[in-house]
Amino acid sequence: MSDLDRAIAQLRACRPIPEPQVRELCYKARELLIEEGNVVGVDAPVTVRIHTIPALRLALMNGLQICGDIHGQFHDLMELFRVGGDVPETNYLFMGDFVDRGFYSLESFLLLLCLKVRYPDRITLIRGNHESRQITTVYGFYDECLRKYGSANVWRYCCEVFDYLALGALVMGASNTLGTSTSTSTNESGTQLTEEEEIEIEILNSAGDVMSRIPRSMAASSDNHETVNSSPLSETSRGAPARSGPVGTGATSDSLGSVGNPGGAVLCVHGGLSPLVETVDKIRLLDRKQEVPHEGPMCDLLWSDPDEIEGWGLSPRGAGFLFGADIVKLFNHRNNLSLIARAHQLVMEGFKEMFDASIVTVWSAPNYCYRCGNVAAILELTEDGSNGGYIPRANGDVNRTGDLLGPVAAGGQISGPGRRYRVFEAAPQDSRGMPAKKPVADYFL
Ligand SMILES: [Mn+2]
Repeated sequence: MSDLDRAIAQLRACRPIPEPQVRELCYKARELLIEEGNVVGVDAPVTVRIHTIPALRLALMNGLQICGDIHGQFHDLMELFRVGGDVPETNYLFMGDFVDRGFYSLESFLLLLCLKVRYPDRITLIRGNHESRQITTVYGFYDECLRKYGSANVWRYCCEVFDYLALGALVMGASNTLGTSTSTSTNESGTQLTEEEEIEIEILNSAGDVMSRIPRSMAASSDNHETVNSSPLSETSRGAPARSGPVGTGATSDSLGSVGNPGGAVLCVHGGLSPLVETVDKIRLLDRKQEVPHEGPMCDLLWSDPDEIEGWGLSPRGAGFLFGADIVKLFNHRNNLSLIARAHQLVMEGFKEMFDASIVTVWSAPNYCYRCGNVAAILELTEDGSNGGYIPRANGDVNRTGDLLGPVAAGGQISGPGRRYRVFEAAPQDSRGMPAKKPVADYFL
């Protein structure tokens, strides 16, 4: 067993590793991260279906799991891995805010970092607004390091890693349809779905049971945007949407089904968009290797939030901006994106699709701060090979071909990638230690 594997085992048991080992780990992580661009390219893995060999099927079923804020809730991170599948069998993309608020920022971040160094192709980490010196001194991570090591050295090593984390990720090749999941094909209303029917959204509970499925025909609904919006009933009908999809999906809000570019890439970023960033390529040109600035494009990507406004608005957070549906749709169209996945905001249902499913918030810290009572979710994207393995899509060199005359412009079928949400609750109480009674680490004594 290598030192790294030993460190992983120790951290999985929620025990901090010695300071010299943290130093070495952070050095290795930086060497790895420095090679990544500001926007990391990630492939949605091919989902293999082997119905006859259950064990193998489980190992191969999982697509890319996209996760939101963790905030030092170590035991819930373990629950997340249980629900989504373990590394390295499953690929993960974490959209930042690993630290602060929870009691185990150190163990959570170091475990993710160990996994990154051990399995670089299996795990992608992008930066959140909490991965910053200034924020961590206020919201807990700094104090936690001081308490657990007796000095700020480990905090300093971690902050140096923060400066090298990517600002975003571009998921290529996500399938428009979901492969059939492991569970029985019965949706909420008890309708048996045929395997051939295209599922756009599937929601699973933590046991992997399907809670609901939304076929593409319903999610990308026939609902004509123009007609509904111009209807005098549109305002009143907002409170009682006709469609009966589950909470969190565009099917229940005032969203009218997805209007993304089918086959387009999925952009993942912690906060959101910036008025100073019109294209994904512009993100690539930023100099990211620094503390998160107080303003400017890098700050906005980590701090902004979508909101029910037109255009841009001031953010009550004091950093970043609010941006409306028009901004998201234009950005997605211009960059040939099918969806923006972001984190940064607590949503009680664990995920929330907005603006005709052009953007989704994913939140992965259940019972946030150990008292919010929310559930958490992770978003799975797959490439299931049912279309011969390939679908028309952006090749990463987005916005260079001028090829925006896809199905959207042509007035054809409009749809986003197949999305599987795994919803989970906080880890059971008996899996947690008592943080207050945890003995002080003795490395420094
Ligand atoms: Mn955040």
